[in-house]
Amino acid sequence: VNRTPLIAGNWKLHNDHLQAIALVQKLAWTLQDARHDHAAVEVAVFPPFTDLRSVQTLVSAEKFELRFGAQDVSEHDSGAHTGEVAASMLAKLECSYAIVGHSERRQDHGESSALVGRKAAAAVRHGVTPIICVGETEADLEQHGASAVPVQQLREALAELPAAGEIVVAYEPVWAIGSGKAATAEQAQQVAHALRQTIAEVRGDEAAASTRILYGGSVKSGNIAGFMREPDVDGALVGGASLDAAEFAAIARFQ
Ligand code: G2H
Repeated sequence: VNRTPLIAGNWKLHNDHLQAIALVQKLAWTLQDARHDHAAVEVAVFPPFTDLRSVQTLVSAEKFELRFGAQDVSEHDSGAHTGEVAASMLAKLECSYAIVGHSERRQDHGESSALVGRKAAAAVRHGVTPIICVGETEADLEQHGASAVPVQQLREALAELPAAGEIVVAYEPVWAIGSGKAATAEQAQQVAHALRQTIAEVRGDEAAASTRILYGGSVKSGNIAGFMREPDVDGALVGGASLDAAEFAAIARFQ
């Protein structure tokens, strides 16, 4: 099965809409200069909600081959849910993806894997592909080894999802996030393989073969190639290094 690699830039709480326009423009031009092969590697950015309309307008006006998505989505489709943003709203803004269950949301907002699964289900209902994030803390790693907690998180999230519909899974060890201390390629492969087996058990072999699994946690242009050589790693979720157009474009040219 051919899984198109996905290089996803999670901007987190950085860039207002004017900075977003400048960064997207610079990124698109840099990719163009590098003769980036859009068919071979998909590149996507994840700005704050307030930037999405500006990014959509720019990308569609300039016909940039750049995807974009949101950093979160509501589990609800509409109603009395102050502060939430619905998947249908993201779909109307041409968001391809919504990140769900990033460890910063699990930590800062107490999100459970079941909630993460319901958010993913809301995205799927509206044709937005969820990027379901899982990952263990340093304490989990010492206590249970690398795969146990991410596999359990994924299992609980998938239990909330319909059997059909595209998903992406991101393995982000919490100890590697923003720490400069990335996992080794072998560690990422080991967990990605366990996650793919979990997808096979829950959603079947075909889904497991076609689902992209990303690695995230201190990815840079200097370490991306090692991750991409691993058979079960199909891309990266990049935080800090996605805020610089040249560095992010270099990550997207990992070959
Ligand atoms: C992990 C990653 C992006 P960073 O959170 O989701 O961030 O690359 O800064 O570790």
